[in-house]
Amino acid sequence: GRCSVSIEVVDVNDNFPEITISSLTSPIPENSPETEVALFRIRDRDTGDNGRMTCSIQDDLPFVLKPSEENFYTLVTNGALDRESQAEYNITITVTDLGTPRLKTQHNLTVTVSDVNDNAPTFSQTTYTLRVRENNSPALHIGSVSATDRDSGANAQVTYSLLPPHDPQLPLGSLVSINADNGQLFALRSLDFEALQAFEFRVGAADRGSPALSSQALVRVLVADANDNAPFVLYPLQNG
Ligand SMILES: [Ca+2]
Ligand SMILES: [Ca+2]
Ligand SMILES: [Ca+2]
Ligand SMILES: [Ca+2]
Repeated sequence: GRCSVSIEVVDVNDNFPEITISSLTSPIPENSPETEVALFRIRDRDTGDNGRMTCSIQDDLPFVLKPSEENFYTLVTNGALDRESQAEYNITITVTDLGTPRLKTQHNLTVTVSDVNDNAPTFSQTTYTLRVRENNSPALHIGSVSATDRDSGANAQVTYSLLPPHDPQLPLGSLVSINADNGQLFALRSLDFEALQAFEFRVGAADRGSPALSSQALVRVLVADANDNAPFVLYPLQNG
């Protein structure tokens, strides 16, 4: 006799979901509107619920997943990123199938944010008041100004300069000089309290970004009196 046996193979959930990254863009520049960071495909070799998948990333990140074609997703930024707040993100893509038990596959991506020159140097004070005793030696270091820049690289490299004085009569260039690299100020010549008791000028700090950003601060120099004039004595008139 002859009999036929039909065998039905029942799927068991023995395949983990797979993730294939087809493109990744990193770094991405800060301040850009919604930007595509990665494109990937997910796949599960099982059938039915064992092969059906859900896909997610952490929800505290400024990134979202967008399904494109079937089983393809793009990872995009959820608006502009600020490098000065966070320069690197670790994103975990999690794909879970709906089988019993559920099988899960994860893939980690690191996305860095590149710098744009969006911060001007900031002076530590808006006004610096420096006191110098008159009759100082020429080239005396009379004080320093300092500015910092939150950007990175050349966008954060600060150069100092003297700005043209508001008072055109003030011979600023012969009174003081500034070290462009570190903001140190020097009196170029001996100051005389009797001739000049105070003067002020503005200093600039510019970064090396393109375009460069800059800011300014006011420097007030007070010349202190030294007792360098002999008392002028009026003798009482002698009558007689
Ligand atoms: Ca599976
Ligand atoms: Ca920024
Ligand atoms: Ca920046
Ligand atoms: Ca800058």
